[in-house]
Amino acid sequence: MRKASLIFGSAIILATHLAACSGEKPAPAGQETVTQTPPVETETAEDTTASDSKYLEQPLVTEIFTADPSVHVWDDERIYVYPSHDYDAGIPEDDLGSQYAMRDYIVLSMDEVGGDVTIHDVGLDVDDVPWAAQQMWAPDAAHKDGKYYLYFPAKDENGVFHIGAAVSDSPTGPFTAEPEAIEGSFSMDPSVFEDDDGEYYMYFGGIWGGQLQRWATGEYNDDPNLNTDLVNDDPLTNEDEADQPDDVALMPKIAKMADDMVSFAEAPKDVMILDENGDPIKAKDHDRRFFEAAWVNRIGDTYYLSYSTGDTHKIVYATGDSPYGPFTYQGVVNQPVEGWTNHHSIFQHNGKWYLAYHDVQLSGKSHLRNVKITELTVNDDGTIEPVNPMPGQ
Ligand code: FUB
Repeated sequence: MRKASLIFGSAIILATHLAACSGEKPAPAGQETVTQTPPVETETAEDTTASDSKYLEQPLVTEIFTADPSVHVWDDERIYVYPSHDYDAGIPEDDLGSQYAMRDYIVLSMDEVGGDVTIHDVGLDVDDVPWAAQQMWAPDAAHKDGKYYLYFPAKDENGVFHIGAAVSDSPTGPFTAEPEAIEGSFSMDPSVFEDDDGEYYMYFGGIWGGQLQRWATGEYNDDPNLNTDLVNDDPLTNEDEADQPDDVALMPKIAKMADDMVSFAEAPKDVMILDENGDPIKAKDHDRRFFEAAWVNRIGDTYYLSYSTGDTHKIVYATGDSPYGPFTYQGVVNQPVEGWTNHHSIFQHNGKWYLAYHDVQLSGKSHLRNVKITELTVNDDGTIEPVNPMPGQ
């Protein structure tokens, strides 16, 4: 893996990136410069050498903060990373993730894992999305018939998350946003999976700050005192949870994409995640219940749904025979990273499987993250070897 240098980073960057990191509004897109860039933090390279060794991998880039990497390899065989662009808006941390106040998207690309990474121009800014007001969270992308589609969650002016689509002729943008959010979309963390038959499916949803619990009845519940989970676990200990109702967990959602790729062809449905007995995972099973970051791969005839367990900080996976599920829980893909959130994608390049993920190595702050990539082992029996992102700890 390419070792990140905090001092000598020399990727092609934009003047806008530094403004974005410092909290200023980025300058208009289109002003590319090749420059020696100062690091995002003031730490020296020497300071980090010892501490770097505890991490399995090093950040892909150090010039901007990046998170929630959705990785795709399009027809040109280049690797494209669609990440969140973290930004310090000075908002205090809370359980609803208010500190994740991102406002734009910037694509990264590279020829191969470990190769030079290009940081592209701003692909989409919240100001260019008519329906969106704030919090541009984890995005994904799809490619169909020569067009590239960026899918992204954002809160509208009422503070309600929906999912938008934006279109470009280029994999790196700029993307032109649709005037309205996707009809019938809600919550966040969209990911779009293309099946072998050419159908596309969007998976989405996330609890707590992701608002999925507010849609449990099908209508948005704006009660300020609503639990963040189905059981009110937040202030409770594990012992307290034993007395909580045995509710089935909230599940991620799926909707087939229409031919136009900017609308749903059907109403979203639950994607059931089952335990080893075939029973739905329970809300209080925090080691296995769905929290956010649904991602689907197909290996042979098996569909792999991987997702974050949120407050237990793991990426886990479940397998099934259909993109709609049900999926049966199998095990861990990524152990907890440094930082609160764990969000990933899984992709194949040149015959190898990779896990893209993030941690907070550069900043030490949960809302200022950096993307990494590591090789992933898929065993002959189809199981995934869990990754330990902090082997030196
Ligand atoms: O980046 C903001 C949010 O944090 C994402 O949407 C979640 O998946 C978590 O990583």
